[in-house]
Amino acid sequence: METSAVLASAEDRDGKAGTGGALAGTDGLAGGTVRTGVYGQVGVITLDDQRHRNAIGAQMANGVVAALESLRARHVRVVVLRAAAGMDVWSAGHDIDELPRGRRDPLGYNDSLEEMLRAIRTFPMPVVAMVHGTVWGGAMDLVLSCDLVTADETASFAITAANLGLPYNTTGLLHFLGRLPVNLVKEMFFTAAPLDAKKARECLLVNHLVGSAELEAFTLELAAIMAAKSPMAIAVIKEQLRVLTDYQPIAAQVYERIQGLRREAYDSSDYLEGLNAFAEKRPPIFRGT
Ligand code: KGA
Repeated sequence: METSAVLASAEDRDGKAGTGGALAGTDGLAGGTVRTGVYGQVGVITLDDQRHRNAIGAQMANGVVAALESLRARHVRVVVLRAAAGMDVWSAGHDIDELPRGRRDPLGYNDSLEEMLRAIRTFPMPVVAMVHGTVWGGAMDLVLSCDLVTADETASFAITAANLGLPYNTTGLLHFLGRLPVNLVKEMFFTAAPLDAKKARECLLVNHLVGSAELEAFTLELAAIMAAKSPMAIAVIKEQLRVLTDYQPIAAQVYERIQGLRREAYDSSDYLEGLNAFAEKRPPIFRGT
């Protein structure tokens, strides 16, 4: 079978393939909590901050960007993004401790999470999110910014901006709208409730839902298939699709009006309440002011 053959040659080259934790990056450190590994023509980026449940602060986001660059320099053709083996939280989303406390856009263009998302979306080869465990907030944006998603039955996806009183950015909303129907996007944002793996597969957020024991091998095999195809054709098609799906012209005045509405939300007492409630490990009490 073509896939096995491709994977086998990849394994032979580096001799590092395995199951469970064995594949979780063995030969590179792109940032304190981000590890890289190369298996034939497939690069693997592993998020490994168990203590903070892979919350994405500047260090981790910059680590992912550096990992992409290092893998590109090593001529991989596909990248798999995963959490370290054994983690039941894939990522807890934006590091809430690093969010600005009002008076500044919490998801501005230069936010490190936003920079990481752009790096993945413009990376000239497929990036596959391999999801074992729960995905929260901005980490769901990260999954949606990958080109394909594989997952097992432990996966779930929640966008929790409304728990924090955080007005999500317009670019981020487009990422959701590009992949999911608008009524589902609304339900997810308005309830902050997780979408389980089965529903995520039904609405095609997940390309392939496979058993936990198979997830790693399946994902690497899928990656190996793509790695054997024309990298130039793939790079340009990925860029075309990005440009086409990002294309959403709005008038300057409309954009400024939306930014003004967002500013009211992130300058509000409710946004501070959301941040304080998380820090104090209690449910927030929102007053709409
Ligand atoms: N930011 C900062 N620290 C976090 C964090 C986050 N997003 N998530 C978890 N931590 C810290 C947490 O404070 C705790 O620190 C440690 O990680 C383990 O978490 O040990 P400490 O100092 O007390 P915890 O809660 O004890 O682990 P758990 O019981 O296994 O629960 C895991 C989850 C993921 C369910 C829980 O930690 C959680 O609900 N985290 C927040 C998830 C979330 O809502 N993230 C969205 C962040 O906002 C975001 O991305 C945006 C931009 N947004 O939604 O719009």
